[in-house]
Parts: sequence; structure tokens; C-alpha cells
Amino acid sequence: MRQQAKNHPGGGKMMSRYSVFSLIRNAMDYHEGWSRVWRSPEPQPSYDVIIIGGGGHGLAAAYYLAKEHGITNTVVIEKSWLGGGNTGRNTGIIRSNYLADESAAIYEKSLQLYEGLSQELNYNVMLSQRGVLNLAHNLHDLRELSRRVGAIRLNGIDSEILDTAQVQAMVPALNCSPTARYPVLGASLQRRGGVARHDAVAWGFARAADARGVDIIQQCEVTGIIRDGDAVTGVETTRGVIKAPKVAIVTAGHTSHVAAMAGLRLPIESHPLQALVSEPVKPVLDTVVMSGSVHVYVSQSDRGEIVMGAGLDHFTSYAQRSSLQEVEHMMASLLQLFPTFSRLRMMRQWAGIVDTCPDASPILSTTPVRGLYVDGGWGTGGFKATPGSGWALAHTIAEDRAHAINEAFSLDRFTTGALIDEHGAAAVAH
Ligand code: FAD
Ligand code: PYC
Repeated sequence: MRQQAKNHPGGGKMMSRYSVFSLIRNAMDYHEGWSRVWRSPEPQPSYDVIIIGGGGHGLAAAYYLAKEHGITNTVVIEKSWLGGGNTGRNTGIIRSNYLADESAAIYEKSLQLYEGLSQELNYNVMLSQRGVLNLAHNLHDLRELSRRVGAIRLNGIDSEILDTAQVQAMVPALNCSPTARYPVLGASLQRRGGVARHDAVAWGFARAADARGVDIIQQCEVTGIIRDGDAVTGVETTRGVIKAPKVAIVTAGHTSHVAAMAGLRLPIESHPLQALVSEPVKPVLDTVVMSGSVHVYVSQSDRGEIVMGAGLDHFTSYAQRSSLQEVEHMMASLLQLFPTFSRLRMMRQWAGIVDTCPDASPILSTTPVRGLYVDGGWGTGGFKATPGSGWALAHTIAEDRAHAINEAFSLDRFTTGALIDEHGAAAVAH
């Protein structure tokens, strides 16, 4: 099986050996001869590490545990399919333009890992550093963005302020008329920001983790966390008990629910976050545009769809349901910025469930239960953090203590008061 995984046409070194004729043959036989990209093993009774949640963060943690720490006797347990949670539902925006030093460090680490990820995983994650613009529509916006740009640059991260003419030159379709209801006074720009293909990130990490010996079990739900006193000893699942001295909860959308299985109460609320895409059209937008004031963000996918989203649904829910009022809200906002998009027809709409902490920053931490770790609360912005979070979680699990890069994202901060307020960071989504 392992050999088969390595022989997949998406796979790296063998790509040179893999001829175009094989690709044609696979297409002609409806991919019947196409081998699996990762194994589908039976769960073993015990492992060194259990990772609950087969989204990007869990898979990345398993990969970096193997690669950076030599820990390969790991299982990733996923209740549905890999990347079927928020990893496969997000709008793919990547950037590291955060205000607080602690956030800057981890999101920038993540962006740097993204910059080498296709090579690292030998899998094209379609990173497109097309720039991320945050629009200013009034003097307050402009001052706030200027303050942020200053802070971001002090952390050595690229960020700049554009004036109206520069924004218009970059985004010709944007309504920059001075008589617009929301005139564009300028924008902040992170040129290294952009988008990546969300599924590919999950698949790339899954294949690379599998190749290093990690077991990935899909369609297996964790239903209980087993403790012996103050230490974790394993999990109960729909496929039986699995033992391990180290267990990581990486279940965005259900972090507090799963943590409660170990008796932990987390300061997390779960909310739906929606997005939608239009029918595909010719290239018209080659950057990411976000507007906190008008309240919408938009980009164009490589397939031509206009991808957009806005804020959280303000009620808490575990239902991944979209709603008409969000479409109306997003359309109204979008048309303020891009009047020509009024002729677009919308194609698909969906929701994911995101976990939010009171300070809009994540938890990436050890817990009071020995051997139990939590990686969650990334809210509306964890896709960009996927490799960085996985890398830091792997360190936390291997060393049983946080890396300097995630030390501040501890559970303790909710009792010490050392919160990291990033409510403004998403500008739109929070
Ligand atoms: P997930 O991908 O959700 O993985 C968690 C997994 O845990 C799931 O697959 C789930 O099935 C599994 N699980 C849950 N409970 C159990 C259980 N009991 N047993 C076994 N498995 C379990 N972020 C950005 O940076 N940029 C964006 O543009 C962006 N846009 C977004 C747009 C939308 C509409 C949404 C919903 C989110 C967006 N986000 C964005 C946020 C981002 O998607 C998430 O923060 C990130 O994907 C979280 O990754 P994860 O691997 O932690 O979680
Ligand atoms: O964190 O950049 C972000 C984001 C965009 C849309 C949702 N989250």
C-alpha cells in the first residue's frame, strides 16, 4: 500500500517516471487503476499519539510529529472524511498581517511554511500570493489600518498603505468613485498574502503523513476520552477503544464538545460561518479584497468563480446550514463595492462551524489533564494557520510543553488575563 501511495500521479519524485501516457490511461479507464493516496488501515489497539480530527491542523500535526520529532506511531481519527470540516469549507485566504506580536509570530511562521509547502509535501497546494487588500472607507478606517500596518512592519512582516489611485489600478472593477456610498480612501496591502487550495492542503498533509507511517482512520468518531486520574490514557470511538498516553483535540467546530469528554470546560463558542460562490466568469479580480466597513470579502478562484463571505451568524449552532439573509447581506455589500457583479448568478452556498474564544485568538496548549492537548478556537481564520499550527502542536505534543511560538496561546490566559485581542484582525469575518 505504502508503495502504491508513492506511485500516485500527484506524487513527487516518481512524477518524472510517471508518463503522460499513464495519465491518459487512467483517464480512459475512469481512474479504476488509480491507487489510493493514503492507506485505510484498521485501527490498532494502541499508539504513542492520538490526534482527534482529520482537518488540516490535525493532519499537519501528525506530519510534523513524524518529520520533526521522529514520532510516527500516531493515529489521526476523523469522524467523517478528511478535510470535510472547516478545512474544506473555507475561502482559502492566507495572510500574516496580525496586530499582536504573539499572533504575528505564529501566522508569519505559517505563511513561511506555506511558501514552501508544495515543495515540502510534493503536492501542489496552489498557493497564489496575489495580495490581500483591506479597504478604508473613512478617515477612521484609514487611521486604524495605518496603525496596523505600522505594528505589522515592526514585526518584520510585509504590509503597506495604498492610496485610492493605487487601489483602483490594482482592482479596476472596484467602485472607487468619490460619489460612491462607501468611497475608497485607500487600503492596506499584504503582497505576500493570497489564497491556497484548501482541500489540497489536507490531502497533501494526509499523503505525506501516511507515507511516514501515520495511520489515518476515517468514518470513526471519538465518543469518549479515557482518563486515569489526572492523565489521559486513550479514547473511546465508534470502532472501539484506542489507547495512547498522548491525545490531541483538533476538532474545530466541536472543540468544547470534545474537550468536555475529558472533563474540560473551555471558553469557546461555536458559530456558523457562511460563504458562497458565483458561476465561473473570465478573470476579473486577481487579488483578495476585504472590507470591514461594508462587510464583505471577495476573491476569484482559479476556476473563475467569485468567492465571497462576510461575518459569523451571531447565534451559536452546530448546524452547518446556510441562510437566505446571509446571501442578501453579502450581495448588498458586494454590489456597493463591485456594481458590475450585479449580473453574476450565484451557484453554491454553504456553512462551517467555527470555534471562537473571547479574545478572538486560538488555544494551542497543554491542559490540566496530563497528556491531553488542545488546538482549537481559531475562529474564522485558522486556514492560514494550518501548517504553523500543526508545526507548533507537534512540538507541544513531542516535548510536552509549548514552543515559544504558541506559549501565549495557552489555556491559562483566560485565568491570568493575558488575552491576545485580535477582534480586528479578520476585519470582516469576526
Ligand atoms: P477542521 O477542518 O474543521 O477539522 C476538524 C475535524 O474534526 C473535522 O473534520 C471534524 O469532522 C472532526 N471531528 C469533530 N469531532 C470529532 C470527533 N468527535 N471524532 C472525530 N473527529 C471529529 N480561515 C482562513 O484562514 N482563511 C479563510 O479565508 C477562511 N475562510 C473561512 C470561511 C468559512 C465559510 C469557514 C467556515 C471558515 C473559514 N476559515 C478561514 C476558518 C478555517 O476554515 C478554520 O479555522 C480551519 O480550517 C480549522 O482547521 P482545523 O483543521 O482545525 O478544523
Ligand atoms: O482570516 O483572512 C481571514 C478570513 C477571510 C475570510 C474568513 N477568514
